[in-house]
Amino acid sequence: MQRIVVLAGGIGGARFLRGLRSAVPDAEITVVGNTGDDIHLFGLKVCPDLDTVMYTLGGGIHEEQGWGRAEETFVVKEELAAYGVGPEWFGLGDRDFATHIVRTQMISAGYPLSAVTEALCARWQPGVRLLPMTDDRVETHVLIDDPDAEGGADGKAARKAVHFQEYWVRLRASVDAHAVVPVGADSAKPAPGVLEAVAEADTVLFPPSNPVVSIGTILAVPGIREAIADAGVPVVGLSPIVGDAPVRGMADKVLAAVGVETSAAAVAAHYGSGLLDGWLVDTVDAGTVAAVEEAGIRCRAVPLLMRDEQATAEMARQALELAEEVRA
Ligand code: FO1
Repeated sequence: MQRIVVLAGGIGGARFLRGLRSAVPDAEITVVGNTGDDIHLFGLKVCPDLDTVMYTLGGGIHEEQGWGRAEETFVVKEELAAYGVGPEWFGLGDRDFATHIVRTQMISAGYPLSAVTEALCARWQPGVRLLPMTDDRVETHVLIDDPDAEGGADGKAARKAVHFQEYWVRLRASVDAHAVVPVGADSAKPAPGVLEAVAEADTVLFPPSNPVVSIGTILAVPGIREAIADAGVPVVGLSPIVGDAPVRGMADKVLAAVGVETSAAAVAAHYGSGLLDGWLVDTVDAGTVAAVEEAGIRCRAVPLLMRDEQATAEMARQALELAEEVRA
């Protein structure tokens, strides 16, 4: 049986996984999910990327939005707001609240996040094994100019770090990110099963997830990047940038923070040939194939818009085909 490990962020990763699962229904798919987006709100631990994967593959996702539950209501949020308790800018719905309550209750009882995720997946049956990248707390912070602070003596604006969700959801990435820091990653350990899954994998895939705050954060957990690079199996990625703009989200803002141009070729070079063996770019970026190959990464141009499950399954097939070419 084919074993595939996929590193995944939120919406892009989840939709890709749905296509992959339908392209290779018999494969054993292990998903290593980003937990750098996790946030504690109202005393509850919220894991947006794990939940997005779980709900998307389990049939409970709000399809148009790409995150949160279908047929959601917001009574609890409204009641909290009536007490003056926020943040109001983060949309936690009533159905979604139940997930965070169960998760937080189990964590308080001493279960690690990996065990909690397995328990939550027992309900959703996503058809993949979903592992958090780590059981330890990692929180992505973004360094921005502080509009409320006086400039320093050097005339430069003072800066402050905000939680990734505040940057992404409240500020809509409307201000420049000077740095992206996965706080806690340095001392985090890969969750049980992550390194084993990589070691036993036939292929590792990077879906068109955010290369900085999703896949970059997973790779920042000591041991994961090394395990993938040393696994000796094809590692193939799909570009989240099509025609010099992110397919969705605001990846350009965080790419700039790490000094990477918003282009399919630059993202491939950012991962580097030491990690990546194959790279799929969209047909509109066919002109960059030669440059990526010169950098030592096998590259093909294929349609990369995840219009529906069929189109996404075809992308997954192309990624697996490229993996076979690399392996040969
Ligand atoms: N994204 C938004 O744009 N606005 C929200 O209010 C919001 C709430 C939310 C609640 C639970 C959840 O699992 C995800 C949520 N997201 C929301 C998505 C999330 O902020 C990001 O898209 C991901 O963290 C990036 O992968």
